[in-house]
Amino acid sequence: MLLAGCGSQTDILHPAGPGASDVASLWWWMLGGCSFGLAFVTALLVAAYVRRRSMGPGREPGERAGWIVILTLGVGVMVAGLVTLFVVADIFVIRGTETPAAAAAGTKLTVRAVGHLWYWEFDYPGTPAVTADELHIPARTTVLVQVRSADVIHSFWVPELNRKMDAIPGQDNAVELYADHPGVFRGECNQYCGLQHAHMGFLVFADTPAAFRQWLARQSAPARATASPGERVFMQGPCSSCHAIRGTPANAHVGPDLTHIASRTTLGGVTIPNTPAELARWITSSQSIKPGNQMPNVALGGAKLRELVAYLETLK
Ligand code: HEC
Ligand SMILES: [Cu+2]
Repeated sequence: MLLAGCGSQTDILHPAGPGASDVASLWWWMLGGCSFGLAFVTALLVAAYVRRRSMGPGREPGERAGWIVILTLGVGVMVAGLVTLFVVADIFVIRGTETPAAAAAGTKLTVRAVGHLWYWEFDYPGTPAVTADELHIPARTTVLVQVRSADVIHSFWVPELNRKMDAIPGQDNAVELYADHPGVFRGECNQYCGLQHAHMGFLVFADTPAAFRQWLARQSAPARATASPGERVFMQGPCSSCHAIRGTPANAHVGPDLTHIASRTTLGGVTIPNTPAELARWITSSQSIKPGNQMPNVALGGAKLRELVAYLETLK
């Protein structure tokens, strides 16, 4: 159990924002309360054992005294402890991390996170920018994330930035993210959603506001049509029946939008790094990298595969 805390990128005990700090302090309150409860009950057990032995045979303590002990310590103390933890959780943490009902649109950035089997699609309302598994936000800014699902129940969770939020088909949920410094924070799908649930990770890049504006402007631009051989492979092959590249005829939405695929650092839900070699391997054998995912292995080789990868690498 202790080893599970080592080297994790998803660490609720290293909060980087106010919501996550509240969750972390609740964790410490719970740990303190439960440790106290365990110590208390253990002490009572030991006391009863010692007392019984020191009294010797034949002498029973009064039944009335026994009831008083049971009621005050066994019931009173336990109820007081649980009520305290409940008040801390509800008043200070649940309300503190809740998204204000009247989250004033326009005063902060709104992004939309849509859970798919098994990747996250992120888009920025009011702009054409769409990305997958890598969300960029400005640091030190409250970002409202509208959490949706395209298929089954998923859960959007960035442990260092705030609480979890379920993505439920047909329901609009929201959670606020706030990063108090620039950095990369890992997120996970936190609701078991099928075969590749464990490979439905994502990264949140908290950029400086200027870097974020630049990034968003670049992501909003369409791709330039190149008429390169690799682009022809993409348009004529099966790729264009599942993926969109804005600015080209490819306009399908079964899989992630690939307009700026070369600007991402990872592929397939943070499963492999986005290098030309890994990209080629993903195209021909995504089923062995992420078995059961919704993209079939595409039998391409030699020059065609090289041209296709070279084209995708231009989509910065
Ligand atoms: C039947 C639909 C389908 C076809 C055909 C298809 N893909 Fe995909 N593709 C997907 C889905 C779904 C995913 C998301 C897989 C996941 O991460 O679970 C995906 C993921 C990807 C990714 C990773 C994207 C990211 O942001 O991580 C790349 C790159 C990609 N596909 C390229 C291609 C190329 C190139 C072709 C043609 C050779 C192709 N795909 C054919 C459905 C398809
Ligand atoms: Cu999921």
